[in-house]
Amino acid sequence: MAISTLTHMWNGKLQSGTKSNIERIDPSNGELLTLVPDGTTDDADKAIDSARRAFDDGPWRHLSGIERAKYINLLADLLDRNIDKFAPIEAKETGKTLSLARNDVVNSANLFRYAASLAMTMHGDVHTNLGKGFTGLITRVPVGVAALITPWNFPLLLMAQKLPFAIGAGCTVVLKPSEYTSSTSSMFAELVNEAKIPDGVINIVLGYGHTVGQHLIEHPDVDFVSFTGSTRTGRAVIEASKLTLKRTSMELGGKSANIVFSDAVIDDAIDGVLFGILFNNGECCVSGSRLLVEESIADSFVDKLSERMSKMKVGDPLNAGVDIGPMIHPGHLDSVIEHIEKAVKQGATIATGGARLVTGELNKGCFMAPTIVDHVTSKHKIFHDEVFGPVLTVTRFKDTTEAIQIANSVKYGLAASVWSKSLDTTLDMASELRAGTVWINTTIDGSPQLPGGGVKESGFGREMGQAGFDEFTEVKTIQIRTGARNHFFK
Ligand code: TXE
Repeated sequence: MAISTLTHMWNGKLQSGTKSNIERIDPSNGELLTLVPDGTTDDADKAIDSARRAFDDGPWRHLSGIERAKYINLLADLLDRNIDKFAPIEAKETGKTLSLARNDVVNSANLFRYAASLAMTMHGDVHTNLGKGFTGLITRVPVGVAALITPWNFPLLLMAQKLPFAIGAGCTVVLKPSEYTSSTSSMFAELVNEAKIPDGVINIVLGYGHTVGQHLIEHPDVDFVSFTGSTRTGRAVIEASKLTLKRTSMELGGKSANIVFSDAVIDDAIDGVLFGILFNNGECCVSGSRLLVEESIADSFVDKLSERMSKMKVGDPLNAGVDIGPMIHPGHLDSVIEHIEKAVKQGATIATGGARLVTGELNKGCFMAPTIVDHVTSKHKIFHDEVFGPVLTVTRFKDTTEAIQIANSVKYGLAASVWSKSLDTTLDMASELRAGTVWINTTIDGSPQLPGGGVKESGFGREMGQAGFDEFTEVKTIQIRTGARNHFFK
């Protein structure tokens, strides 16, 4: 694959970097893949200024919802048409398999379409029951300039969970993708031009988080920050947003439980648990990284699971038949291994995997064996920490009460899955689990209509669904008195 040099975008034009480039190294083979402009605060200023002027003085927020929807639907069609261009690059840069990357493009286009439908139906509420001559309009207005900061695990998809909802509501945006995976966001700028989106509505600035990212959050001309990333960086974002009392939405880390009861359809549960931890190489905020399994079936369940997991094919994500690609970068691979080593030191056991894969070509990349760490309790550090790799921990429980207590005993609260044929069990669990999403007899599922987001240290605010759209709006109340004024001072 040829090395590409990326560009920012502001004022409706692709903009070259002014400083040096960040080198993105291919995680499958250690070769140079992409040159990403190391954006400066000056670059960020230009992108913010472009977005600000387009919001304040441009036509975008004054267009009808139907007109904004037309543009957004066009972007959706262009994404679909460019799947063969976007998917291999997304796969190479992130390490996800080509089939997953293709799904990400399709799902991104569908998010655009759904956001377009919400742009069309955006409306307020009228109160005509407030007494004679008094009418109240509760209107929804765009929040203004929105900074969209995205991580490296789903560059296109997470952009699509934010951007069309923001512009659908009438906002203008500055997108800052991760420095590890900026290609598809930068390529998206070409689609923005092809769709003839008015200048300045969509701006893209590339570079590091501590420079351009931080500047976007601190800047007084940015009204709202939609952030997806680690809980640690989320804290820094909230800290920086205090300066201008900026509203933020935070989609942060997770440690989701896959809870399997003895009355589950076992083959379905095994398949679901495998998918939950291996989807996107385990580098997913809603990964089912903790298996909680009922004691009576635990040993046989872990045996079957280990057998299936040990057969997974790890390799170059562009190769057919590969199930799991490389970890995002060598530092991350080291941290995944460190989590496992600490768990073993604390008395956990390895049911399968447990180490880096180094045979043949794999030696050149950041490849990790899919791993099951068994006999983990809440005393183990790995039970609590987000590993963000193909590493599943196993904890046994006696009954529903204990399953709820164990599931809720981490600081995160993004998602959980329950596997059981009993309606009573699944609904009781759903009501007691402290998580933004609960899946019943399914996992890492979804549709653009369904909001996602977290509780506790997994963050706040919602993406997708009507709730995700509303994040990019403010409520403005208009109060109207008609008829003779009843004077207060006589
Ligand atoms: O994320 P960061 P990283 C978790 C996962 C992973 C860990 C670290 O556990 O191992 O985070 O990944 C930008 N001001 N998740 O370091 O730092 C940064 O440039 C403004 C969970 O890549 O959170 C990137 O664009 N922005 C997660 C984005 O923030 C800043 C997905 C995310 O980077 C910034 C990815 C700053 N001070 C990792 N510092 C999920 N919830 O899905 C960095 N950034």
